[in-house]
Amino acid sequence: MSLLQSWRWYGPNDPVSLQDVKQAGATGIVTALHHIPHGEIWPLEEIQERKQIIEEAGLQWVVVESVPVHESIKTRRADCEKYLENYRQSLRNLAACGLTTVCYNFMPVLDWTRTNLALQMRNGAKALYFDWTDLAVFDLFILKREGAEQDYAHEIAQKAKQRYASLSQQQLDALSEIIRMGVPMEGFISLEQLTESIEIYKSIGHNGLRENLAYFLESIMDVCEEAGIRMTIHPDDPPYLILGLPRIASSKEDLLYIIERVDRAPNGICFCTGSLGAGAHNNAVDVLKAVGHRVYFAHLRNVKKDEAGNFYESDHLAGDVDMYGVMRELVAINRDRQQPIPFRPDHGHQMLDDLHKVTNPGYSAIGRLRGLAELRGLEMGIERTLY
Ligand code: DNO
Repeated sequence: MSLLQSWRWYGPNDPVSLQDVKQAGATGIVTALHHIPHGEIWPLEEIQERKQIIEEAGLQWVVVESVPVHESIKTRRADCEKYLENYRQSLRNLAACGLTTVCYNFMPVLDWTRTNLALQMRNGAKALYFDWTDLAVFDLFILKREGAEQDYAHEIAQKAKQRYASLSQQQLDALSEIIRMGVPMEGFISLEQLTESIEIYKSIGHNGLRENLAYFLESIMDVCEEAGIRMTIHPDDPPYLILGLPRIASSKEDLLYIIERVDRAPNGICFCTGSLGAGAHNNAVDVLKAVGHRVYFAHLRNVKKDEAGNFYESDHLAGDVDMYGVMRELVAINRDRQQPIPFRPDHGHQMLDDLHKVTNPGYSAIGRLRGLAELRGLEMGIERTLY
């Protein structure tokens, strides 16, 4: 049984069509009802409608990515019980439609963070990039976060000062938007909201956020067990502290803590090689060996870091992550499963014809098609030579 080749599709408004996905060779779809505001119940009819669109195209909806966890739950505000009940109801509705693998994250306020969405590669393709100096420009001079200077090495702070002086207002606005953006169709957070949230998380801290995650998991596990749902937490991207926000899913130790703290089968992991790989402290193969028994979904992509910790998203098989080692381990884990583990080529370069189109950052068609093709070949090579 091979891994299940899947593809993130943002829904009917995605410029990449389901027909395109089929041509890329994926059979599984990873999607979400992005138009439903965070925290609201996903209605049964809307889930069914989306499922039908996917099935009519000859594909199968295999992972729900994501059912977002409302900020009230992450911060355990007074009204969090209402949002927990909504979450449980969304899970019940999904299970009623046969959707049982769900991805989520517990990153405070922001989802993934980059500072440049179009870093030019030597071959002309464009990649997503994270640069500490640009983050410092945003943090120190745009957001003007209290105490932010302490979080940057003197050299970075100096470089940020110079860079800030050299950027136009338009460039600064663009940088600010990129940092405040997560999933494109879900909009971005304002500077005021971000500042407010940073204050709230300051008082919650690392341990508090861990407790809030444990409370969230404990509150939904019974429903997951009854409904056959498997939850998969997405690692922090990037896997270290940024903007003073606490991080609790950034390392092997963090992931082990999560699965051991609430030690029940539905408490699983979305193994994202690119997120983990951006941290010099992580060896993706080693992490997978430690937590593989709870991995129910994988995002496969690669990153290339420099000494300062800046990184760009590299070709799927060429970067700091040992993709051969990861695939070998994933294939071994998959062999013991009843159901194949879905994986998707996570992100891809904007390249070839896609350079002339409006695409969702990281989610243009051709770069991911290349990634999927390489990963599929890698898997087959491993299967044929090792088993
Ligand atoms: C980025 C994605 C993330 C992921 C969420 C999961 O490309 O991997 O946005 O979907 O963090 O909740």
